Amino acid sequence: MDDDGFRFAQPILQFASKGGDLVYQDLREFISAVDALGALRRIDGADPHHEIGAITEVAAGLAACPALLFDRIKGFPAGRRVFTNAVTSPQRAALALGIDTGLPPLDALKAWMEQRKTLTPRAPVEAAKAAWLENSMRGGDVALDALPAPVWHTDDGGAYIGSGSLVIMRDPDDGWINASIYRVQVQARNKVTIQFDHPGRHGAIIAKKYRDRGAPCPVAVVNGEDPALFIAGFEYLPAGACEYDVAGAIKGAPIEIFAGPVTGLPLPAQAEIILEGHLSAAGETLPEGPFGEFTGYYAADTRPCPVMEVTAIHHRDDPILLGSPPMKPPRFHFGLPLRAAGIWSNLEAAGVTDVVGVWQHVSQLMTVVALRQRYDGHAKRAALIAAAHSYMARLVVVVDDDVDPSDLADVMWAITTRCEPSEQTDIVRNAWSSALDPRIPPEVKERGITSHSKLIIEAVKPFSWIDRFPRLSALSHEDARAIAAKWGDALKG
Ligand SMILES: Cc1cc2nc3c(=O)[nH]c(=O)nc-3n(C[C@H](O)[C@H](O)[C@H](O)COP(=O)(O)O)c2cc1C
Ligand SMILES: [Mn+2]
Repeated sequence: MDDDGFRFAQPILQFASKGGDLVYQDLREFISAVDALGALRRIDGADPHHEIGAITEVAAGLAACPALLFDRIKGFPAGRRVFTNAVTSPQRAALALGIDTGLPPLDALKAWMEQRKTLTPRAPVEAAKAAWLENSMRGGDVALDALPAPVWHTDDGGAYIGSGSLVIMRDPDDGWINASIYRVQVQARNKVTIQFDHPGRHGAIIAKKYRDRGAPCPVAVVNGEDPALFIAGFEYLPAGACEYDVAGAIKGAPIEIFAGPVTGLPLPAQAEIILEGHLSAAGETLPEGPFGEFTGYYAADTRPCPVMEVTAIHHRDDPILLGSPPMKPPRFHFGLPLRAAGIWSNLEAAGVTDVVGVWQHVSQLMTVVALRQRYDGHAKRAALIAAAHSYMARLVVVVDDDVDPSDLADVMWAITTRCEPSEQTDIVRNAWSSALDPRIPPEVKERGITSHSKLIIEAVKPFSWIDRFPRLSALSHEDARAIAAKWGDALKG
């Protein structure tokens, strides 16, 4: 996924405070916590060819949005498992972040927005042993087909062992470790490709340094990492900052690491599956993709990607492969819109007061800001800042503070009752999108253009006659909650 989310601002890495409460050591403990919430479904006998992906997408579209643990996978011995929809619900996203899982989604996002201002990076510590050393294949014994890497979508170019896996590399100049999520396609029994979406990815920068020296680039792919590592792996961190430190901050405890026997790279000691190897000194590439995208389309072509020769595979007994395939919106890899938390912080940093909520719908393709209007132009000021920071989103909506931005029905109600389109919409042209945008015409993309236009909708009461806007007959959210608390049992039947 080409994912240009918010950056952790530098101060986050400097000011001290506490992280979340540690509820899991590793992926297995996280799965137990999910089970305790009643959100885990066990599925036996599914086919890794399209079926695991399809079941995952259907489940992610259900109101309960359960997490799935696949076992007895077709063609594989029992115990070789795949875990999907790990953090796709708001509740499990909160669990992963160490936030109260009982909070309504908007409150959970606000809690994270506040918490991330004061996260303290925590350097990893060395463990005495690694769980993944229970089983190893080396050299000629390396067989990637021993692991149930799914073909997630019908027209995918192949099986992906990495859809939510961390790629670990060491900068050859000053030794810092990068650990980010890049997708990993199986190309042969001992070969995978790693997809750096653009040359600015830290992994791509490091790989180039080795290539320029004519040296092979040591690399490890970590699968079945815990959710804090998954989150740190997709967040934007500055070059030189290690994702392990941020994962430790999220967990409130340092990540335990163990050196890979082949590469010497520091690897999470409790991870499920590790691939070790190198990118060739000559910069060998193979065609990669296509791979179903988070928009629900194939909009980017097959591209040449660096080949990793896999010289060792290590895994725990009965390993669990973490799968995080892109799916049709609104299904998304994370159940809370962390980009919206970034936009919320940006609005505060820019001095826009009275923002009561920011949310993203349609897998970040639509941004909604809720605020208490104080002056004429307040809503447009917020809209322009939100639009500027909304990656790939064609729709940016501002609502009043009595509208829940996380509730699409509420937002549509505001749009259809408070917005006069001839007065309260604007189009911003040549704005931030990506090659993954399905609506940019092919011949335009061929010219290197990846921008689009954004529609701003001010779904707010017009400020100049706000006091004369018809009074609400609808229940306020507050009153509705009080009624639900008092009469909810009677209504459940
Ligand atoms: C599920 C998922 C899959 C992703 N796949 C890729 C990918 O294949 N290639 C890529 O460059 N970025 C991908 N990303 C985005 C990067 O992980 C993200 O931009 C990260 O911050 C990049 O880290 P870096 O700054 O260390 O390069 C993915 C993100 C997620 C959540
Ligand atoms: Mn990085």
